[in-house]
Amino acid sequence: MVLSGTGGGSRRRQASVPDLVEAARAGQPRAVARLVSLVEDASPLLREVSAALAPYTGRAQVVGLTGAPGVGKSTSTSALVRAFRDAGRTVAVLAVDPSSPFSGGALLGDRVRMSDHAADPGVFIRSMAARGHLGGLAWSTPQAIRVLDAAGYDVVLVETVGVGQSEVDIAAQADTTVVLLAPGMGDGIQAAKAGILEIGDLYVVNKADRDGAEQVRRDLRSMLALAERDEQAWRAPVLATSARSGTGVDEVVDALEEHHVWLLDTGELARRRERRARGEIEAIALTTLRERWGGLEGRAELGELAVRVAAGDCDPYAAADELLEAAHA
Ligand SMILES: Nc1nc2c(ncn2[C@@H]2O[C@H](COP(=O)(O)OP(=O)(O)O)[C@@H](O)[C@H]2O)c(=O)[nH]1
Ligand SMILES: [Mg+2]
Repeated sequence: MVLSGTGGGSRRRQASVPDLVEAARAGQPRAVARLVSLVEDASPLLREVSAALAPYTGRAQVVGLTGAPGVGKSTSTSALVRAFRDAGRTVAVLAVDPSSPFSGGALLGDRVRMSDHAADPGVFIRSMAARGHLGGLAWSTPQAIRVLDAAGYDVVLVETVGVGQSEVDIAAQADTTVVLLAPGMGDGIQAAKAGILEIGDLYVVNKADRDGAEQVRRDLRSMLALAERDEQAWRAPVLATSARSGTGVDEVVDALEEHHVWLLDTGELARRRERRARGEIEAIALTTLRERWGGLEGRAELGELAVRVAAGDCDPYAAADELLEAAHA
């Protein structure tokens, strides 16, 4: 395992992209970490990296784990990693932290927990933050998932703070979305009202060792029962775990497997992946446009157009078209 949260790869000497990709695919964690750093840094090499990775993508089971801070996402992630490893599957974990402009420090506690897996070459763990580049995490998270997928990990687990965290819409990026809740968080069912009822494929009430877990479970079940769904639709189970002791984690793994089979059987997996690809293309195209047309406000044409629009000689739509044409030229 490699804990490489701080990136900074761009300052190191650059190995060639084909070498890096080959090394990553051979299971060398340093190479995987370098590739994720390239994503994090929005390196100009990404175009080439992405092309080299493409033939190897689409194999990993991508699982998103989301929930309010403190519900036990990292503890659950660690427990899930153990369960997957016991089942002989390799796992990559991407801990996405939208709250921090730099990765590393904020996830120190997670690192300690994850050190359980430090000696295991079948586990790769990486934290990632937005570096403030255009597009942010919405752009970089799916690209990092691509790297881990192409590197050959059987399961890619993405931990991210939700919900209402619009920047990282994990439900749009994972095959299966697990929503975690916990009793005594005060916001368990509030969060449900904020939209989690639409995004969960699996609901897990963690900290089942605490009072109130069963109540959260009942409330959630009755809310889910009210939501309309057709006969063929997946019925999201509401499970209970105590991630710290590992109780219930095997049931989560079983449910993940069941959902994966359902995704395959119904064709929903392909649909979700196409939706994901759509989002990626859009994010990259928009980022490219912003970069290309960035600094529109500084263009000489804008001043001239503004004079004309203010004077009523030109309407603002026509002016915007002219500005874009000028910027594009
Ligand atoms: N009682 C209890 N505490 C837990 C359980 N799982 C996690 N915790 C604790 O809840 C706190 C937050 O856990 P963490 O995994 O960091 O939550 P995250 O912010 O969602 O990643 C930590 O102190 C954990 O030890 C559990 O099953 N039972
Ligand atoms: Mg965490």
